[in-house]
Amino acid sequence: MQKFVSADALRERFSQAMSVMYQQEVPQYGTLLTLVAEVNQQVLAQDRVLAERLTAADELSRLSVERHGAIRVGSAQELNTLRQLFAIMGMHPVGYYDLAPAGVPVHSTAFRPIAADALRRNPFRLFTSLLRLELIEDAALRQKAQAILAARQIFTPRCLALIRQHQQQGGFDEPTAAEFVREALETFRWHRQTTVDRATYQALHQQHRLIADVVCFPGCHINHLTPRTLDIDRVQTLMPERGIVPKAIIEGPPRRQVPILLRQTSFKALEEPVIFCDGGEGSHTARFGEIEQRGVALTPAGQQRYDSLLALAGSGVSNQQHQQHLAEVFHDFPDNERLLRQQQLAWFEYRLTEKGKRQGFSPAADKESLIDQGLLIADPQVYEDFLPVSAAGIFQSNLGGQPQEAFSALASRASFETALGSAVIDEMALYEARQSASLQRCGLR
Ligand code: OOG
Ligand code: NI
Repeated sequence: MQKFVSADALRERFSQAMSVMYQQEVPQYGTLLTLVAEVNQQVLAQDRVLAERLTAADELSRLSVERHGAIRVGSAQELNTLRQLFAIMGMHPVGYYDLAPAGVPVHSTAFRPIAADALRRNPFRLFTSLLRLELIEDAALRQKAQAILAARQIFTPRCLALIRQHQQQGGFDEPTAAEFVREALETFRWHRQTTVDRATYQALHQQHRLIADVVCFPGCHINHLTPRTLDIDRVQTLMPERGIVPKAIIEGPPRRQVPILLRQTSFKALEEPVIFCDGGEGSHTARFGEIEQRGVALTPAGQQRYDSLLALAGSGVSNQQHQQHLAEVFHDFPDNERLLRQQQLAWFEYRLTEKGKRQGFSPAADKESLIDQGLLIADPQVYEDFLPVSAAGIFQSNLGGQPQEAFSALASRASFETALGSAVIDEMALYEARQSASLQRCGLR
């Protein structure tokens, strides 16, 4: 029996390799990593309760490896192959995000680990968008873009062969694993050289900057990587001191006692030199840096309340004003863990204390009183996914110029899934299953 390298180990190595590559390509990302690590250390030193809790929930070890990234592809075939590639690293498509209403001609999923222990080991996620070429109005340009995409191969021949090998043999030995990570990485590397001439680049760029970004290059370059911070407000304030200019507004919910969902901010995309295939020189802006602070995942009821409060709040001009306004609008959203549990607004994971393990209780016992008696602990489940409104805000901040007009096209989850070659996994079902399984382990209903 051969010994295979685990999917978790492959994902860990791949995300590490990606981070090293991106630090070389975008040095500001390295600066951001250092800043985030410093702030995290300060927060943990100042907040012993948080530090103990993260340690007990086995959350601390993953904090420094935590990151997400984003890529954009142009065809069904590319998306489909990505699905097969990421499956090898234990990353599966979770959730469907429609960005068209926000004026971004893509729809997306997140490739991420789904099992609790895989998430604990390394939660690396990739927000993956598929360009919706059908939203290009100009038929000739649309066909041209299609033809350019059809002619490119974003995976190395060896990478494709290794995907097939894995599907046949069920795993990689050590040398093959190393080779796989190297080959897979090539797809996400930055290419200075475009596959099109200047005129084509400009025509596509004029339709939408994002279309040029997806269509004109030989690969699907990683466009950002995002470390996880424990205090996004502090990092946002400190960024300018380190020579990094953040976008105006932190996306997502306001700062809270019990952080919910996901707060994000980013720095603007760099203007990078490119060489067109006819030899001319130009520049392209696509790649940026981002940080995130993750809080508890909300149930469908909690999520609905979040969505409507966020819509009510709208978007402000300065971050300070926006955050203050958000805090007011979110005032009535419960901000302690007990209320979030009792009103079933957030997902938790339960475990027994030592006392709880010794002492018996009925499966129908009231959870809150078990917690009060020190028998049971409820850890908030970290939100592992993305937020469409925030994602649109991040996209927009990098598209420059005027806010984009909404595309009126309907969300098209079915066509996305056809391109992907599988259904996307429902994120809510994952959180719910994790909560029920934890209750069952505790002998509770
Ligand atoms: C993805 C933007 C969305 C996030 O964290 O919500 C995103 C992109 O620009 O390709 O990264
Ligand atoms: Ni992101």
